[in-house]
Amino acid sequence: MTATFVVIPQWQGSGSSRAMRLIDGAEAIRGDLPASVTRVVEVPTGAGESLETGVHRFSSVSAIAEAAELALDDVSDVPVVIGGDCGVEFAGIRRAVRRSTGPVAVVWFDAHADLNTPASSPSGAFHGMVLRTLLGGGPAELAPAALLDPGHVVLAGTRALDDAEADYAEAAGIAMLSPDRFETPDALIAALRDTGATEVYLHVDLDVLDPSEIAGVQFPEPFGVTTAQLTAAIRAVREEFTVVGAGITEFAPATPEAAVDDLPAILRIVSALVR
Ligand SMILES: [Mn+2]
Repeated sequence: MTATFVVIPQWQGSGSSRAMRLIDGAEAIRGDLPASVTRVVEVPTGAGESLETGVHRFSSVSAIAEAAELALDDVSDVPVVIGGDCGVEFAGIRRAVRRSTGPVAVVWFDAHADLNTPASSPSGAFHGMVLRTLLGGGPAELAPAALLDPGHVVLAGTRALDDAEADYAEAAGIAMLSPDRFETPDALIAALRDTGATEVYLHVDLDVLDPSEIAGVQFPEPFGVTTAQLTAAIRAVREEFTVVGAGITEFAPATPEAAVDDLPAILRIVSALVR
């Protein structure tokens, strides 16, 4: 497929005390992408204010989502969003759901479910609420006009849920595949067939990978998938479904040297998405 990369170095949605490393991560990935098909969304330098939404730095997160939407409107092929924190997926998925004529399934490759509400979130960080916001439980100010259906979501490689997130996922009937279900892509393909969707958005938070595969993530969780399992799953999805968008998020290398160590795995994921 032909793709356009939209780099969004947002850090304001992260709950990490070193969130600004996400700027370095976005820049490191951008440096390896073809400039002719890469756009960069400018991110405010300030942290921003919560404006009583229950979302930390809400004003920045919201302004970046609007800027991202404008940048995505200029993309005529398939957008691949490069974070930044997971919150950057909000604009891309909201747009994919709104523009599609049929149901869009979302595969959420992430150690975390990102299903908190402003009331349930332990941190107030938007990156832990982004999927819930798309489903209609986020801050009212960001409520999408077209909601994502919980029956169209597959949590993939997810293994660290807060109690409130696990309760919601179960009540809403959201499909969840733990990392041990990725020996082959078969379980994921079956779960996607069950959604009835033919179009798919692929979200990748790099912390879906096992910590032995990548160092530069700020919320690592043990017992993740391998890079080979992730890329095989992505390629299998592309064989059967139409990918309408994708994102790679949460790269936050500690140093430029550490970034170099992680980039081969990240570029394998980029290749699986677009080549
Ligand atoms: Mn995560």
